[in-house]
Amino acid sequence: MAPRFYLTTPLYYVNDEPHLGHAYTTILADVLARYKRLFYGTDSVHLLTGLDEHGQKVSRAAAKAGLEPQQHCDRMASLWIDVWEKLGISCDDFIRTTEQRHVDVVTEILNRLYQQGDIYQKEYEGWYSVYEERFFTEKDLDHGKDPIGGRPVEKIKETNYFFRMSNYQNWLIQHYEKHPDAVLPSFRMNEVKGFLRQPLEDLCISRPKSRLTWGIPIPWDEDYVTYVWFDALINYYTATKFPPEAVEVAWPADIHLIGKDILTTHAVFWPIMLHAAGIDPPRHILAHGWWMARDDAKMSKSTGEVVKPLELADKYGPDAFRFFLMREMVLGQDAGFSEEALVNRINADLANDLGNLYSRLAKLWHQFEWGTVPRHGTYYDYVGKQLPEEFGYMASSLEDLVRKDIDAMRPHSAIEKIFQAVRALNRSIEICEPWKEERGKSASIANSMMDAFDVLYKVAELLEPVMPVKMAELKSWIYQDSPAGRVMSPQPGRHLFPRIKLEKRPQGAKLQDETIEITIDEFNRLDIRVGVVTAARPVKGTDKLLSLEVDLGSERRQIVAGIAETYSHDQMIGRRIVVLTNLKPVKLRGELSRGMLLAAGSEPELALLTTDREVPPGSKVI
Ligand code: ME8
Repeated sequence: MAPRFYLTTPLYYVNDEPHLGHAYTTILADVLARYKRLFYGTDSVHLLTGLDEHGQKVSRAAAKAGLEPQQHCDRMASLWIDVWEKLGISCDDFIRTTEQRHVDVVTEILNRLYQQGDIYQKEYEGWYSVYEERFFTEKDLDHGKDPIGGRPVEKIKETNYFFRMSNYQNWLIQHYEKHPDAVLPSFRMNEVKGFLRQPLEDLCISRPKSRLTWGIPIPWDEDYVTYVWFDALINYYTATKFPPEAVEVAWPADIHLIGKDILTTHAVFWPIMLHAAGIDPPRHILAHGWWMARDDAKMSKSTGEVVKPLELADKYGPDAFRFFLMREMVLGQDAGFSEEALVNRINADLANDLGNLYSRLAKLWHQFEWGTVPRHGTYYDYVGKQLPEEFGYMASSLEDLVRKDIDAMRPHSAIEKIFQAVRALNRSIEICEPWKEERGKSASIANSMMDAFDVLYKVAELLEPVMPVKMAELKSWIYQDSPAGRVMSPQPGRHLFPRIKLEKRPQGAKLQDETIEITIDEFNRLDIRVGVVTAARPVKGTDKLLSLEVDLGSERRQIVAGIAETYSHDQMIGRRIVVLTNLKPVKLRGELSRGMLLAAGSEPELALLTTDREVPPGSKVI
């Protein structure tokens, strides 16, 4: 038997509950695994996910909750498992780094590396970030803050154990020369290669117990625990040593699926750790992009931009939520998340294209009582000539196309191909107009419709990895298996995905609980002043913009404002307005704008901000 395709997700920190980003990676892994099972058999894949439970972040979260770390981890683990169950995650193994099977493997690898001289002790002084759980050198820092998230760092001097990562830098460079697709997409491989052009430093792999006790003990020195990343990465290997009963999993992993935030740890630290321990590196590391909330900020627990996956899944259904995530993000690139986009996707693809196709076919089936017509010929015989050319091609080779996309890790493209077939089928029904009674009664139309159901059934099968519950339901709405064989059982009036009405918020308004908090210092960086408009004219070539000359006390400036649908240029002259003066200058339609006028609402019903008494131009808004 061919070894199972071994696919992993990152192990998520249990300092908090899952957010949309975690849900994305895990659903993506699940969808890929389900496709593998569909195309290559139920034992063709092994999907591992789990939790990263050691380290300072988790230890602090436990302290904050007033719990022992293990108690906290147990509580969080059941919460995470619950979320994954509700989202339909079909993992084959779930690993927690506090499990004994994992502690044993980490201990063995540490001992091996120590005995062969790859781990040594030295005194080290560096800038430590609690958030990133790692040291930075002076030159790494960005304005005295950590260069990744801009968070505070503290100077720490301590004796620690180091792993001789630098010894293996050349090996890794050569390995990547020989295996150019080991890191995907290729632009991520370029990033890794760029990183490897700088000399690698040895990796600090211990934390003194005086600072942190929540970790796997360093086996030969009771004063230290293992650095959380050195422990967590090994999980992927642990799981192959102790797989669930009756399952055999071969190392190396086929794909480690990760977010782009943890590329270096996976594509540099991890292969070197393995190679030093005499174990093969993973075959592929696939880094996906980030879901961004507003203002292009990465969605994460620390920025407060948390979208809770369960809330969305409860509101719109887990299958529709899974569908949106898979369809919307081009694997590898970033994507913007908004509830509006989610609703639009559900309405356009699921309620409209797919839902209508079923409703239409079921209605026609009952209208003409086709259940009594014997079957002959094919759908394509009848309508082939009139159809858009791509249709015949689509329907006959849809499964091949989808398989190719999945094997090439392009789930968004696989889904789009399936929907091209759905739309072509809808079009073909419009072309052949079977509802026109005379034609509807003909046997050849009946046979065509049966074939249309066959294509719809295939569509449901091919979408089942993405929407397991809804597509199983759709399949059962088309055929039912009985002792006498398959019987058609379409019922009109059933709706897989009812249309959703989005409650519109006033434009630009954000709910209170989504607001990002800023400090007073951050606010003070804005230079907002009162100005008086001394001249105004429309900007050529657009009916949206006005060019304003604004007196700001010490100077006059040109500001271009998108207010022309609400205010004419002569209405603006003499008005007292409020201006953000230190916005980077931009050119709008060839006109330089040095600042931004502040207004509330949206065009054509804007309201300008002003002051309720006269203050001199240039007065600062505080
Ligand atoms: O890094 N968009 O755990 P973590 C898309 N424990 N995916 C996102 C995301 C976003 N905005 N935010 C997070 C850790 N993710 C370590 C990993 S592995 C041995 C140890 C996803 O809880 C993405 O998969 O911070 C990212 O890599 C992962 O969550 C980080 O999860």
